[in-house]
Amino acid sequence: MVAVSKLREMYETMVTARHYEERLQEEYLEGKQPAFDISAGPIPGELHLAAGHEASGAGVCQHLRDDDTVTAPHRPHHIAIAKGVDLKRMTAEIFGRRTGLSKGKGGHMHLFDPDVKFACSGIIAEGCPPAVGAGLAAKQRNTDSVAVAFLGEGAIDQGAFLESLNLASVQNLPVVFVVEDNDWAISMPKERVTDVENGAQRAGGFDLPGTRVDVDDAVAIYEAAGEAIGRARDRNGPSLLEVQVHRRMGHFMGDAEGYRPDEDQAAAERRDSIERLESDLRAHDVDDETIEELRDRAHERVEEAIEWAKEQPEPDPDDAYEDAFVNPPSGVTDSEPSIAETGGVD
Ligand SMILES: Cc1ncc(C[n+]2csc(CCOP(=O)(O)OP(=O)(O)O)c2C)c(N)n1
Ligand SMILES: [Mg+2]
Repeated sequence: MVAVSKLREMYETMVTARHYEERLQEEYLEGKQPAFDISAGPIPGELHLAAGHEASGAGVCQHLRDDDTVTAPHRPHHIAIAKGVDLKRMTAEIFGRRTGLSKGKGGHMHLFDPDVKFACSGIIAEGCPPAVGAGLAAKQRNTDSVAVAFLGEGAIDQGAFLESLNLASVQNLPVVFVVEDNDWAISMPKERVTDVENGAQRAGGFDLPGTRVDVDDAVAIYEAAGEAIGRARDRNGPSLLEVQVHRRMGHFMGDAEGYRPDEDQAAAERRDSIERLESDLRAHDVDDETIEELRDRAHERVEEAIEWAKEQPEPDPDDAYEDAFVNPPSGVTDSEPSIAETGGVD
């Protein structure tokens, strides 16, 4: 049985993640109307929110230490929060501020926090090869740290994922692949693009254990992840875990979801893993007052992070030339004519 202290920790993580997404949703919409100008408002650019995915981040990362590596996809906030990424600097990054994790240059799909070994990418399945690299490093260094790569069910036919499964298997690396199945890849239902109903079946082709958790249940995910991560830490090799989650919001902010049947949306709302975990807490005699306290603390943390981020300075335009491979790019210094003036480069 899962200790009640673990349930409380997971609950706090999940409530933090949910409130974070709801608050970002509000902040994002500011200034973007009426014609939905994606570059306007305090959060410019695309935003993929993960409300409904919380059980996955919390259930898996509850087993991880700071020295374990996590790679996440384009819908990363719930995972970053569960891994312990600095919430203030992450928020500043999302708001494009200079004190953000990537100096405001990466935005919400490119969060990197070396202190807790977290990275994410907007290219789907792209977190898999680096996680295999981290697993190989752990093996070579003879440590017991592990790596976890999160990806969506829409990415399970990508070469980067399948090649990573293969390499992790032949090298017997401490890597766990976690597929978050929310039934959709943008507007594409998974049955139209994937031959397997259960993504964990992919493991069979690479001689790995594969498990699927069929319900949006943080406790079930925690238990399945504990087995997979324990196996990796004990140097018994990689595994694949698929977890059912749900998408409460559009694929990205601004998605009108015309492709999505109302009943699918309603079913997603009914499958709320946070309410489920709240019932579990009550069954363990955790009273309403304690649940309220956990929720209040989570909300306060989110508000503080957003407030802090909004007070942070914007990057200077010249900062664009720092952290670049070519610095400054040819044609942009004062002494040289600009690319526009020369008519471009060969
Ligand atoms: C290699 C690559 N191909 C296509 C895209 C465009 N794209 C962005 S998200 C997405 C669908 C992802 O679906 P899924 O993996 O199920 O994740 P979800 O959005 O459901 O969390 C696609 C095709 C991309 N980012 N990278
Ligand atoms: Mg999906």
